[in-house]
Amino acid sequence: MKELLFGAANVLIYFNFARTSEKKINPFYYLTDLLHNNFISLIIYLFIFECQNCNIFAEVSCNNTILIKSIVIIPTYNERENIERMVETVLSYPDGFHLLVIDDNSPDNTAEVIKYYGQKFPDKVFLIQRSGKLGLGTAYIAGFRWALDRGYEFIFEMDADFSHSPADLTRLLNACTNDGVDLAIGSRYISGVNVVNWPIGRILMSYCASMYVRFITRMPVRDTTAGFKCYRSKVLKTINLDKIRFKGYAFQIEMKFAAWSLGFNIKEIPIIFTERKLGESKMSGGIFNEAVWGVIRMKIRSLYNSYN
Ligand SMILES: Nc1nc2c(ncn2[C@@H]2O[C@H](COP(=O)(O)OP(=O)(O)OP(=O)(O)O)[C@@H](O)[C@H]2O)c(=O)[nH]1
Ligand SMILES: [Mg+2]
Repeated sequence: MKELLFGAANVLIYFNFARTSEKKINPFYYLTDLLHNNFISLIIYLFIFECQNCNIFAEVSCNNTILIKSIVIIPTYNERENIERMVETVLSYPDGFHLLVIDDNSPDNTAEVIKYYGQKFPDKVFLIQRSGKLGLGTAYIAGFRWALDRGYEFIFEMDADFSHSPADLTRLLNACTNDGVDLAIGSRYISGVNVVNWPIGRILMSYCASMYVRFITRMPVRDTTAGFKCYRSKVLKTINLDKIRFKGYAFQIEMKFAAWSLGFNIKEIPIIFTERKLGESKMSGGIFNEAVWGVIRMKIRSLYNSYN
């Protein structure tokens, strides 16, 4: 679209230039005539400049509906069994989601699948391959920086294992585009407990962890550990990502806390969370320790150090 308008403006200028040159008139008249004739091109240039500022040229689909640039970031470690179906599913939606996978050199060669799709859809599927298992938090931060550098307006976090249903991406996007939300969270605990196939012990642990975080931070979010989100780019631009301390799963808590501390509008959207069917969990006991003490430290730090 942008290229088309640029082309039209340039063709207009070229013809007007040729026409004005033919007239062999005095230099002052020549200049004013040139400006006058190229007025339309000038307007087109201004229009392109304005639209670029508000990201309107992000992507235009073949049926000419303007789609705003959105990208789904998925960190992976040994997700070969899930990733192929996940890529196919995300690409099948009419919202035009792009996909960025951050793979930590998975021994099961998850990255090979993404490379295949990257070649098939070079404008839509991207891969960042890191040297080893460096943690979920650092994977997302690498992905955020990558997406911001490329002008994405809506940036999603989602697991590879279908615990988060990709069909809910559109609901999170709608909350941000229609309801003016800055951070939409796919929440398990906003309308009861919407978790399928987790043992009761795990549900209790997750629910109590959320209560604990709410109690310490005073943040009005019910599912504080949720990892299914849609950020408006301005949230990630405002948060100084260098100040995010958590490297593992508690990163999810800190990102919400940072967005809330900076006054962004957060909304929880009820989702149904389903236990993974394929592949293995990467959860470990260390995650628990990181969160228990880390949340208290995070709250104390926030009293004298802001996140921007
Ligand atoms: N790049 C990267 N991805 C990771 C790392 N740890 C976990 N992941 C991915 O992060 C997502 C969430 O991890 P899961 O193991 O599903 O953790 P969970 O959803 O909290 O727990 P379960 O699904 O119950 O096992 C998945 O897509 C994982 O493959 C990591 O160190 N690096
Ligand atoms: Mg999972």
